[in-house]
Amino acid sequence: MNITNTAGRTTAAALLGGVLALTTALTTAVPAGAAVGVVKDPAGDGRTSFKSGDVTKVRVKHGPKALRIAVSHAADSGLADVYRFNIDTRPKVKGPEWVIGTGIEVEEWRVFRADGWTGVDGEPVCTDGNDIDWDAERMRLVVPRGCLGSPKRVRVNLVTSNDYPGTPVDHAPGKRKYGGWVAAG
Ligand SMILES: [Ca+2]
Ligand SMILES: [Ca+2]
Repeated sequence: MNITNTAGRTTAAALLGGVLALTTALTTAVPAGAAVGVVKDPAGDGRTSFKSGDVTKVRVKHGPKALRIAVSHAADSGLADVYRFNIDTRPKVKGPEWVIGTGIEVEEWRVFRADGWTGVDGEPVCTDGNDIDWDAERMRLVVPRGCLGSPKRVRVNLVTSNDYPGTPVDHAPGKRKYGGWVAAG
């Protein structure tokens, strides 16, 4: 019996240690004051003869002041000409509330009120420069939360295209689908 008890205590201690280690890992993985969500998308599903804009990952960091978005692409692909981020903030209201548009030629992002999944309503409410990492082929944006009505949480859909007004090349995580909710940190 003593042996069994000892084994039981050892196992419990090991499990507790594992839980504590996991908690520490989760705590250190996310910087204080920011929540991070990752939208994954397969490589090789870009619908184009022109190998650009095949998205593999959209990282969304929702901090107290800004939404930071970074888009990664398939190794044999590269940056798209045009990006349309459909941003949902109110699930009870059909469709996305906001659109963030950007591209490699305009070198800036613009926030619009969304008109469904493909249109925009009126003039941009905010605009600023984008931050492209050409070596890593990552599109990066930092958008103040105030431009999006300071939402408590967001979920993101991305459509890439290589022309204007935008024949879709890739949808992440899918056509008219969003990634998971990312609460403000
Ligand atoms: Ca893809
Ligand atoms: Ca909505």
